Amino acid sequence: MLLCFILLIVELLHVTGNVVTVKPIVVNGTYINSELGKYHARLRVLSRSCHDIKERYGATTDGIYYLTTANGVMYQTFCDMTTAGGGWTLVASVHENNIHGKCTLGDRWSSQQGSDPKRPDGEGTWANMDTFGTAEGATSDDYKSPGYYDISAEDVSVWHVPNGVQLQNWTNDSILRYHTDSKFLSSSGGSLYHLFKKYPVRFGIGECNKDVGPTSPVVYDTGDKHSTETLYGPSVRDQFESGFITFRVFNEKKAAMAICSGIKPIGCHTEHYCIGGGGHFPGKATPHCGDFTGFDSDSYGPDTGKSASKEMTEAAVLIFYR
Ligand SMILES: *[C@@H]1O[C@H](CO)[C@@H](O)[C@H](O)[C@H]1NC(C)=O
Ligand SMILES: *[C@@H]1O[C@H](CO)[C@@H](O)[C@H](O)[C@H]1NC(C)=O
Ligand SMILES: [Ca+2]
Ligand SMILES: [Ca+2]
Repeated sequence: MLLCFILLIVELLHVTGNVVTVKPIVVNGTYINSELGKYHARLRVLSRSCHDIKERYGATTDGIYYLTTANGVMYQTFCDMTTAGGGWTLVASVHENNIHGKCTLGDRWSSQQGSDPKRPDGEGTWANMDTFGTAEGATSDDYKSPGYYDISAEDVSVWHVPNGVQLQNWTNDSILRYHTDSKFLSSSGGSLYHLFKKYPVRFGIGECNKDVGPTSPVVYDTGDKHSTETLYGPSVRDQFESGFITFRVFNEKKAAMAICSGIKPIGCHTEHYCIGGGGHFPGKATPHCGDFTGFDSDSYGPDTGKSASKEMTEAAVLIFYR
């Protein structure tokens, strides 16, 4: 980024002998470089969240905006300026690059170093300030923006977007979209970063159904309670109630999971319907370690048994704050 600006300045320098003059960037009200005009226009609405951009500058267009953190780290992310009044900042995506790879490379929201009781938090991604990926690539790989820890928000919105879909088509192609309006995030520190500090995604520190983190009812934007159910395996649909989002749960073997999307678990086999885990999932016969845990339990894809649907397994989970 900085390099781009330096190159840009160098490009604009007009060297005549020893005299260096800088060309104007605007001539007769028009930018001599139209790309620069676009950057300039976007930088005028620099804020710490899409909600702020919406409130302060009245932005109504979905797309990529510049944001800054409290410490002045500048980054770009996607703003949903339309759903339920808009002002939603994309802060993360959880993407499964290899459902057969169990806590292998790419399982950034669980562990990239295998299932290991000595690393009960795995990569620790849910509660640290590491960032990776890009907004534009959020359906092709994991994404975590500085907004994940920097923004103070009240609600979340979640989109399940098929892998590889381009940004322009995210809204139309989503298989499930919902948001909360309970302001539940306010009482958990205002971000998932703070929520997961309070409710660590760590193997062995809690029991199934006893030590559950926050849960909130959701409002559907694409899909409904019934379509949510059908995205998960037929034989586990009696283990949850749809129409909710739930954070930090444990299965019967004390393995921790971060998010149960669209549902509230009742049963203890949470590895079939909750994503993003700590660093250890006990049990050799059922290796559930990975970003999408045990979504492939009864072989990958078919709409049978405990396996989540192919649609669900092949869609990235995009997380927004407002
Ligand atoms: C969006 O979807 C439409 C309809 O399926 C398709 O024609 C178009 O190429 C897609 N746009 C992008 C940017 O992928
Ligand atoms: C999304 O769907 C709406 C309604 O069907 C349509 O008008 C719009 O063009 C679509 N957008 C894209 C990017 O394909
Ligand atoms: Ca994996
Ligand atoms: Ca991943």
